Amino acid sequence: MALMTTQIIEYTSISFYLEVISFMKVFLPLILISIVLILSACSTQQLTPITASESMMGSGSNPVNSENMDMGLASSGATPTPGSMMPTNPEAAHMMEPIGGSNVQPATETSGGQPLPFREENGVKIFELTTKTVQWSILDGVNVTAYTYNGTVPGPMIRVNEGDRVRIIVKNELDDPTTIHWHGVEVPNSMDGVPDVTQTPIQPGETFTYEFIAKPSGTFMYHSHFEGDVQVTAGLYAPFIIDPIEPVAQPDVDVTLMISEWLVRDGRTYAAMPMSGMEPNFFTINGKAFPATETINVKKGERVRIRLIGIGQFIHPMHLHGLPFKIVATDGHPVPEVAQLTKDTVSVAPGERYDIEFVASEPGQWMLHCHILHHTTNDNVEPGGLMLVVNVTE
Ligand SMILES: [Cu+2]
Repeated sequence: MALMTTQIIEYTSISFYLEVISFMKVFLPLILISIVLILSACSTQQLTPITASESMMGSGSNPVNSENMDMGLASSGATPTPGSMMPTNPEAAHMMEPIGGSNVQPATETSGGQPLPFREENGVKIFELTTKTVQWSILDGVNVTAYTYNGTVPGPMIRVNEGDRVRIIVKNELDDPTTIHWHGVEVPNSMDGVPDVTQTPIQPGETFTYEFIAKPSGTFMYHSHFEGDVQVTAGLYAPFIIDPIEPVAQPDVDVTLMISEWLVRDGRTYAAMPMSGMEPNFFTINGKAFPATETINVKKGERVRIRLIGIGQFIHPMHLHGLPFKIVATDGHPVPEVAQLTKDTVSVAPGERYDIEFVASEPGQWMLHCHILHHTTNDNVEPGGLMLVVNVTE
């Protein structure tokens, strides 16, 4: 009896150990893999915030903070979205510094986009532009520090006829290099203004001369192509209008509106970007926020052309009250009459131009405004931003 009991105990013990060993064979590799994964995840989380905050924040005065900058891109190996922050790239900090310079002057002009006078020599129309940093009023009591052509936002309008030979002499008085791109104009490649691709950048204090035949006719613009994320957003843009040689019916009123955005915080100006912490809090039409925007005065029955130009970094669905319009040209090129849509809202994306036309059939004060309604605020206070009045009188 005693012998039998001992045998049963021994048998039970052996069976138990065999079961434990077979269990370990199946689950031990899984347990080891889990431990390795947990350890590697912990080491990634420790590295990222330190890299982001220390390499990018500098004095801590930038409008972004360490929470919204931690995208974990550097350690994850993920491809960043264009325009997003690159925590390991020291040049990114420069792009987010306040707009400034060693020679910031008060603006001497009050409205931008005005026709630029020229002189004519041997059949060439010669224009002169100087890039400079000025204090520019976008609204009563709100000044921005702006990079400008000739001291205004937008810069002065260059308006010529199709086929004109134009020469534009550009003097750079910024602290940074710059170039000019003639957006939509069919220039020779060497005049296209792309730094280190078609030309060497114009260094501070240097002068560069652009020359080309103005073609085709239409609504175009010129703007910086050097660090455009900053320089264009900070004001280096202006209209370039080429009138057709063939006579076409001219509107009674012809207005050009350039739409852009600003970030003003603690009295300092930053280039507004579509990026967390850098988003705009002011929105301007021709360098002014409502109610400082211009009023378009029209007599009843007149035909009005408005050339809408998107030069900021955001899309703006521009809506006109009371007076439906036709889109007669896109990006400078005429739309055939049969294809002209009748609209009351048109979305203007960065770089786009829409020429819209309407007959001022009804007297009144008709609003033209962006229908992203946050864009009709000044620093979050309504009304403001992208609004103006089309004032139709008898
Ligand atoms: Cu908008």
